[in-house]
Amino acid sequence: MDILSTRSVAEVLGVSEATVKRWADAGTLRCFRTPGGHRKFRLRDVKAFLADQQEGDGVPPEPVIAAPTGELSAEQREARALALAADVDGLVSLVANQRLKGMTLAHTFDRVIGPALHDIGAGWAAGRLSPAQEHIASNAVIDMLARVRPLVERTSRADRGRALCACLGDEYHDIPVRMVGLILSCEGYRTAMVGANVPAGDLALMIAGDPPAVLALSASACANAENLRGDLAVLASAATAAKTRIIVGGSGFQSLSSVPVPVKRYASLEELTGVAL
Ligand code: B12
Repeated sequence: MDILSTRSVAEVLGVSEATVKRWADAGTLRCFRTPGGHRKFRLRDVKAFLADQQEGDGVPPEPVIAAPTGELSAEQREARALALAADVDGLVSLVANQRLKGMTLAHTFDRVIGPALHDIGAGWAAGRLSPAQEHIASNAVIDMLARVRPLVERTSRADRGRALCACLGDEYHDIPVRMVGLILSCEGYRTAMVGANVPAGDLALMIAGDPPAVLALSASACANAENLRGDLAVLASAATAAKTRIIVGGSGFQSLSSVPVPVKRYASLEELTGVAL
């Protein structure tokens, strides 16, 4: 799966096969030859090539709103308790009540549900909560997110096109990207959840085959910055060729010193509100 043909590399990079061959023959892009003489490329070499080519934006985003800032508010405490009690109905009511008070979904996810989950993570890291409790809480939030879709209120009547939402390889924290999907729906995008742990090469081929308007990625952790940068470089290249916008967020992406130029980093969901990407 990690070995690509000249044609696949051309598709992923958004250039012609002749260009790929020229780069390979010049030694700029590493390749090897099959016994039949065909050029083959390792995904890691394509990533390294792209990482070398691309300049970063280097501008770190603002601090994440969801990060715990001390004592939890009453609503955050309530969300935390409901999640730990697997009270999905309660979580749905909480979000619905926030909407009745005029809060947007983005606001509630950024400022109530997010901080509650961060606090649960801190509890898990400190040994106060078991992994099972953390799992119960995150599953309750996932169920809630599925059920609050009717609360999506379009801020625009325009059809802004398709948005793919995903987490890259080895990233299983898909709650934020589910939230992003709902917020993009509010903004007039037709969202498709690709989900967690998606290989960058697969996404690049999806972009090349049927370009979405937006690719939204989230990374809560960053086990290997080099891999994450490489994956992003591959996707940035495919997206530039296909005119797809890439938006990213989460602590994993924030930990990178820079992201490739066409990629836009966000620190919160509220930043997406009312913005045509
Ligand atoms: C739930 C959870 C899990 C669940 C995930 C379930 C799921 N389906 O998502 C499970 C149990 C699977 C899990 C597993 C692990 N987890 Co975990 N997990 C969490 C927890 C508690 C909550 C994550 C979450 O949903 N947060 C809420 C979201 C909404 O907040 P957010 O990510 O900050 O996102 C906000 C903004 O950043 C922004 N945003 C985010 N992405 C995007 C994208 C776009 C486009 C935009 C516009 C905005 C945006 O909007 C969001 C809302 O404000 C966190 C604690 C934490 N601090 O987050 C730990 C945490 C992320 N996990 C952690 C760890 C260590 C792990 C494991 C390695 C544990 C293990 N030993 O197995 C594994 C790793 C699995 C993997 N390879 O991915 C660490 C990561 C430490 C680090 N920095 O590396 C954390 C921080 C816990 C801790 N305090 O140590 N985890």
